[in-house]
Amino acid sequence: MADYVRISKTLSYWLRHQPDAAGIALDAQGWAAVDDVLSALGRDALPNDIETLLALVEQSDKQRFELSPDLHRIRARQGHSVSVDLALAPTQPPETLYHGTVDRFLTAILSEGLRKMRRHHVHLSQDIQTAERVGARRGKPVLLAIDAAGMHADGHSFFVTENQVWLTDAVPALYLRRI
Ligand code: HQG
Repeated sequence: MADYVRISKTLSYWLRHQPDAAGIALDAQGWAAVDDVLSALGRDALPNDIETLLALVEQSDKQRFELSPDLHRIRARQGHSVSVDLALAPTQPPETLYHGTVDRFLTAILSEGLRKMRRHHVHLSQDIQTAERVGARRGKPVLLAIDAAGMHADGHSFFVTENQVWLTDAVPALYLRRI
């Protein structure tokens, strides 16, 4: 596996799920000290120079990570299982949002709706291609369209991250349609 992918997977694990595994601390908004993260990468025998880290954050296909303007702190933009407050403002969603999953989850999803499972939110996308890619991580993708405008009108809150992932607490089955 290329170094970037290994570092990215390691950072995702630490900054979203297990900061303890790296001996780093996350603040309430999910930020960790860059110096601590570099030390932890070094302990795992991964490249730990600041230039590599900056390049990785910049080039990450999904812009998973965010650096503070002074480059002293780093956080994951979304996808946490540890408790963090990303301080996102509720936002009016587009008419339709999409979710990619696989056939084996479909019966449960169509009866109980989309649940956030291990994450803090259900993740949705504005375009079908992204949903297809997300579903394909697990097998042949099955695509769902979500009546986001209807949900919003009925009082459900939506949030959007800077890298255009749409988040909501849960999607009740009545707003879901297989496409
Ligand atoms: C499914 C990656 C049974 C859901 C991706 C999904 C995305 C249910 C899985 C981001 C269910 C959860 C998020 C229900 C939902 N019964 N299964 N009621 N409700 N599911 O990984 O959306 O690489 O937590 O369909 O690219 O797949 O991490 O969510 O298959 O953007 O940056 O339960 O993670 O981004 O899986 O992926 P996940 P997801 P990163």
